[in-house]
Amino acid sequence: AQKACIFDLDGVITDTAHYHFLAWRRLAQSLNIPFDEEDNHRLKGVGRMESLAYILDKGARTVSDDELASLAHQKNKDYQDLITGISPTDLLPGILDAFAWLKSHGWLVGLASASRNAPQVLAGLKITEQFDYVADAGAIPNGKPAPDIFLDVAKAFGLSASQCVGVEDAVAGITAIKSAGMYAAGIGDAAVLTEADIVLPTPEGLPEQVFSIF
Ligand code: B16
Ligand code: MG
Repeated sequence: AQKACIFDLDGVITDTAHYHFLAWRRLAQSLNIPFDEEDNHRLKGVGRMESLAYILDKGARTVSDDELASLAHQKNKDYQDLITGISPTDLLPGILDAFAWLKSHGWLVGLASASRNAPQVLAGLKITEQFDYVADAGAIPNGKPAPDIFLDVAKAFGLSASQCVGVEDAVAGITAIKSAGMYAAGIGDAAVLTEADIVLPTPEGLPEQVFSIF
């Protein structure tokens, strides 16, 4: 039967998390709200408006809807400036080998990133053409940990969840894959990604340890 691999972007294919961190910290500092790496870790895989809500909540701040929109816009402008220099050298180890294996074995390849900037990041990495389908984060009603974005990709492929492997680095992302009923490969620490079916420290080994046994 046809199979598909559905990738998360940030933390799996490349490390944009650091750029998100710099942009969020700058915004938080402008509001006099402390923001550190630990906060950033909690925002992995969490959408833009939800992340902003977390920061405002941390500072016990409430703002008008207009100000909310302008703060989100400011963060995104800073983030987009930071990612203009992204190039293929920013790919995480093993990712190109994973794409090559999937192509040669006839799998479909999808992207399930919460980032509305995903198309720009893929273009900078020069991997746009590796994907048969890229979910539009802005068109998905419920963000991770809801399964919606992974189910959207499976639907676009006309596949059932049991034919799909999801690859994620975030706890919220692994929960999304498991709620979708898919096999979940975690990238990171097994002690953190406890819901995953298998955890690898980096994408290296995906073909041998995940794809070929699925
Ligand atoms: P944007 P992923 C997520 O990407 C990031 O992990 C998260 O930190 C970010 O807030 C979110 O995308 C939204 O990004 O502001 O660019 O729309 O891990 O789902 O690929
Ligand atoms: Mg991620």
